[in-house]
Amino acid sequence: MTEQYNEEDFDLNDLPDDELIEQIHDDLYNGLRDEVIEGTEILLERDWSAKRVLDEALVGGMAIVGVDFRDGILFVPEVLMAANSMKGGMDVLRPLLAQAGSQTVGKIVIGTVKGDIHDIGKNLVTMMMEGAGFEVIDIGINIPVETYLAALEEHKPDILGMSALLTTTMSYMKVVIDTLIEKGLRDDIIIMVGGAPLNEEFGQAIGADVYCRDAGVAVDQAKKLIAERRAA
Ligand code: B1M
Repeated sequence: MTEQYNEEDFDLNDLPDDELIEQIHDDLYNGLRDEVIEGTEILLERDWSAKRVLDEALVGGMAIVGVDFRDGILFVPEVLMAANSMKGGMDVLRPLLAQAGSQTVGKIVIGTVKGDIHDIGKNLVTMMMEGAGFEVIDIGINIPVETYLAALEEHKPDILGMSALLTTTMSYMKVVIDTLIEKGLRDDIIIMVGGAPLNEEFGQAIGADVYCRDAGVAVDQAKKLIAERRAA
């Protein structure tokens, strides 16, 4: 990406729209939260709709981050900083998007399973999904089946996402899925699982729809599965 500039080098207000968008992409990539917020506010002042700012400036920028993360060019700390910058821009847009009733790509409830307090990976997935335009309800860590069920009932998401980092807690995902089957709720929802000790075979064995090895894959799979379900 392009080099970073010192604050005194230029004023974001002086940039024409196309260069400002490019600059916001760079600032996201470089994790410059204040600059991303400022760029977002400038575009809104120029009468851009919140949706257009979201799509072109923020989601567009995070897409670049996602590709470089997938390709091993960026690593977790950089992606967390980019995601945090994205969140800064999102905080500015969120009330405007809610007012405009803008359609999200889809809705996901996500949490780390009971007995497990690791949340860095889950948070990364949350941020990347938000960056891709999903509405994400993060219900936290150490989540028992009752809390997952209550969240599904309350939020009616397209996807249930579960994360686990311990070999001793990953099997709890099956408890949640089996409970959904027992209650006749399994087919209403896409189930996505992830976490370092999991793999494809494990995902299949417990009856999840998809196992995702990282946050970038989670975004791609979520889009694909929702599109398939809507088409059906
Ligand atoms: Co813990 N820990 N830890 N730990 N910890 C591991 C997991 C461990 C492998 C370390 C080791 O021994 N080598 C080991 C597990 C061994 C095992 O199960 N066989 C371990 C252990 C044993 C423990 C404790 C039991 C230690 C103790 O107290 N004796 C304890 C457990 C507490 C508990 O949960 N009940 C414990 C505690 C902790 C800390 C609190 C100190 C801290 C967690 C801080 C936090 O999360 N807020 C911690 C950390 C940081 C780690 C390591 C070092 C790093 C984990 C991490 O954040 N990775 C870890 C060792 C390791 O993995 N190298 C370790 C970065 C993160 C971005 O990756 O979470 O895999 P990850 O997420 C990826 C993908 O997996 C995927 O996308 C993410 C981004 O690409 N993904 C999903 C994850 N969830 C997804 C969900 C999806 C889709 C994709 O859809 C829903």
